[in-house]
Amino acid sequence: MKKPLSRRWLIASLLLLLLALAIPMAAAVAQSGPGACPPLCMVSFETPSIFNPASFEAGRIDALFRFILIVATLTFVLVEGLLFFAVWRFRNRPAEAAVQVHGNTKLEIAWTAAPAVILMVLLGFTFQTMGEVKAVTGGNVLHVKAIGHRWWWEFRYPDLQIVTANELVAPVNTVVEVAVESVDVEHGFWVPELFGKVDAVPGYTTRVRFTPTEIRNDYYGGQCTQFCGRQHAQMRFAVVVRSAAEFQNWAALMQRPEGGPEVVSGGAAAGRELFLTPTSQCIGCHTVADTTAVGVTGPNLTHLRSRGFIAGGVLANTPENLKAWVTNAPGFKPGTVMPSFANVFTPEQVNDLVAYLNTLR
Ligand code: HEC
Ligand SMILES: [Cu+2]
Repeated sequence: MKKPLSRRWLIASLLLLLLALAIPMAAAVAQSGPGACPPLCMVSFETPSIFNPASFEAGRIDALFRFILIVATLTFVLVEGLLFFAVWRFRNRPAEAAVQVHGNTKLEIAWTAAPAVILMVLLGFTFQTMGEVKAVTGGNVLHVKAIGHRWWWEFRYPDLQIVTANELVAPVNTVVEVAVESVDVEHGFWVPELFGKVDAVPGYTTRVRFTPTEIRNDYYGGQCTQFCGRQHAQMRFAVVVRSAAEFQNWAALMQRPEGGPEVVSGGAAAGRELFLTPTSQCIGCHTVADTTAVGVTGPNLTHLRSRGFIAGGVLANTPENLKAWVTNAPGFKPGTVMPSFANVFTPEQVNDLVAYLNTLR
């Protein structure tokens, strides 16, 4: 008989296993909690869960997932139970030579057929769910284009002439069809509570559909799900679901142009002038409707202050955060194409710029 595994080795591998578990756990604990905020405290989206479906499609996917989970759990318990039972019941005690048998046809047919039947059932339900999630719908559809940029999402409503960023606003109980695109690298578009993942592939349009069933005026959390570079983890977005009437109000607000020079005064007027001066660079990358700012590298700022978040859902849209962002955007998101203006503008100039940005509602 072989010598049993030395106790020393057993203890050593057990310790190693514990250590391997302890390191990521310690890291997770160190990161969570309100006290653990880094110097520049970023917004943390409440962790969205696929188990809280808030759209018809997510509900169907959730139901399918639960069904598969139950079938898989029962199969697991049955198979492992039989395995452990066999190991215990037929253990080699007292030691004797094994009896040689030549298979059991009935048993072999049974354990081939049973998994095949289970898989066919799962396949059937999967096809059914795919049909429900993809089914073409009639007239009442809202078309939205989601365009991935490093590292933020642009949202366009082609039928409503609206361009915005970081926040997709949708009316409740309406089919929303999102055409997903990318201008640079591959991104992933996912809101766990509303729809499954879709990739944003440069040069292609992929589509996803969802019908939100619950109003949520704060947001459903969304996340880029394909590694797209340094700030991939900071490429988030929000979906806001409003009542039909509130959506109409929102759309009407979004269709207004910028107020023009008449509506700003004081610091905001100086800020507007600075913003629109080509040498300040802002207009090369940002659009403000009905001004000379027509850049498309960064988010459209026409109704900036109507949004809850900036910088890919990373910072709450407050005047303080706007000031910090405009001063030194790469300080929040190293690698972003928006340059630091820390050595370009005086603090007064930044104040003026932010005073102007505050008028963009
Ligand atoms: C070279 C291009 C570029 C220039 C120049 C630039 N920006 Fe940006 N800006 C961006 C990009 C890209 C983002 C989005 C970054 C991200 O979220 O990862 C951004 C984000 C912003 C945001 C947050 C908007 C939002 O919805 O997330 C504000 C506000 C802003 N820029 C203001 C300015 C101002 C004011 C200037 C001029 C002083 C300026 N930017 C110059 C590219 C630029
Ligand atoms: Cu991305």
